[in-house]
Amino acid sequence: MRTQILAISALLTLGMSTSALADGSMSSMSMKAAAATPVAISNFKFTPAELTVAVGTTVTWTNQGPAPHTTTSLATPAVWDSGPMPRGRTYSFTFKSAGVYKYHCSIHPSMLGTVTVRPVKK
Ligand SMILES: [Cu+2]
Repeated sequence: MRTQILAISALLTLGMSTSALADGSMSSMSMKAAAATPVAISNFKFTPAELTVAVGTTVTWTNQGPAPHTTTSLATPAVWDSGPMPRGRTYSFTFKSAGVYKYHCSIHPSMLGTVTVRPVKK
């Protein structure tokens, strides 16, 4: 899993330098798309539970509560699965395709969230 995160970071870095070369400077749009968006896990809830981001955005979940939780895509096969995260643990996933991604906590399946990923406007 760590290798996968490193590979995603490397790809992101490559993508950013390519676009910076292509148009001479990084636009505010590409800065925004590359920014990480936080989701807190606390009180057996994802906050915000519904999130809309641009393609290329990294979402970082942080477990702020005492109980272990996961962030697990509800797609089959799962698009991402953090595995159990103890308090203080973070998990990041970069959304590369537009779509509506529903997820839950696999330990507490009533904890639900949605990430809507919209295409980046050109
Ligand atoms: Cu949970």
